[in-house]
Amino acid sequence: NAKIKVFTLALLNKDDEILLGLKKRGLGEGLWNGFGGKVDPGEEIVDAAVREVKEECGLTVLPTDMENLAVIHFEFVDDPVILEVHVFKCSKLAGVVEESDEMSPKWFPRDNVPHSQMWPDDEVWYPLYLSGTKFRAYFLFQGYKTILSYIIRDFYDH
Ligand code: 6U4
Ligand code: NA
Ligand code: NA
Repeated sequence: NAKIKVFTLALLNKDDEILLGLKKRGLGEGLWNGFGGKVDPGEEIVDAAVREVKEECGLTVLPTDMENLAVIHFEFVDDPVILEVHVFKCSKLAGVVEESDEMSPKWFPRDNVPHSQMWPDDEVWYPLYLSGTKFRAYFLFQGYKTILSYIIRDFYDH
């Protein structure tokens, strides 16, 4: 009886840096993460990704510049809701970075992000992002801090 909720997550690059936001409220509060959120009913996933980037950090990106990096499913023990997170990479950024109600943005060196203050799965798949390897993954969590198991496979396998 699992219900799937679809989310986006955008990893924004400039030279050797990545823009992360410190989440100020809601899911992932207190953690550094890329920008994203729920896909609205009827909305294209990539359009949701573009919209959330604008809302959360002020930058303008184009759907055609959003590269599909991954689809990750998150399941939580004793919770029937499965999160399906579509991860995009984008290196063509326009506009000015601005803090939002939800996120406090900051540039980090791509190879030196604050993993101890990020979702624990990020440390597992971040090397794939750094090497540009597209993937699909599944993580089983107990609460929000403990990964019980995970699977990573090729993006093109079904
Ligand atoms: P509201 O406040 O309803 O407008 P919205 O911005 O639509 O929220 P939000 O912020 O709750 O949605 O979305 C959660 C964000 O956190 C998405 O970008 C996906 C991301 N996310 C969720 N679980 C994650 C995880 N385990 N690892 C990760 N990102 C995760 O790296
Ligand atoms: Na969000
Ligand atoms: Na939203």
